[in-house]
Amino acid sequence: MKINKRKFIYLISPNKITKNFYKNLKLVFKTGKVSFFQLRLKNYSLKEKIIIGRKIKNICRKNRVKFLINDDPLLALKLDADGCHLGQNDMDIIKAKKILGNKIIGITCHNSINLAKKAIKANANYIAFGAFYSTKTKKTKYLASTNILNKVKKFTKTPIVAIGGINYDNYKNLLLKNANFLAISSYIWKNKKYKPLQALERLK
Ligand code: TZP
Ligand code: MG
Repeated sequence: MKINKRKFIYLISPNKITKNFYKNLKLVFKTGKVSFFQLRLKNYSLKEKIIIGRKIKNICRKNRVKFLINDDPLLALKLDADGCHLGQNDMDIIKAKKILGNKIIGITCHNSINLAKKAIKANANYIAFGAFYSTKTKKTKYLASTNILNKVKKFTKTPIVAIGGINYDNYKNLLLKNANFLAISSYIWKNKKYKPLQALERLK
């Protein structure tokens, strides 16, 4: 997977899709900073996710952003998304590959070298670590330290995604410590001071 250093944002959806969301999504994509968009909706029905997902997929395609689905390879297939993000309790990567063929599959590895090695061996397209900082978006069980990024970088070229509580104050440190992409939700969508476009533009 090609890494463009100016396109280091892996945008995660807000937990709730509001009327203004689509307009803001187009604006943030126009910055050219976003490589991936992950649809992560825990409180929506499958039917709702299909309707929302179709709209987002069109916006992603027009802006050359890879569209990923959280948790559900079958939904990724149904929407013809670019891929899927799997947690350790989601579908096994081998089974997901059978469903998704050459599409992107990213694997959450918490703060574990072993999980990273396992994911790399199974040909994951990226490996994700977190949570690096405290977050209200998800009840997190694992805390990741930046050490792991340096360590993992030494034995693989698989792209590394950092997740959890990333904001203007801490993002540079993660990039310096070898994260290739920063997965961010609340700093963009729930920022009290800046609108989504302004919040994203501050990350240079
Ligand atoms: N895992 C840990 S935090 C998170 C996931 C999937 C969601 C994004 O968090 P934030 O803090 O809103 O950027
Ligand atoms: Mg999951």
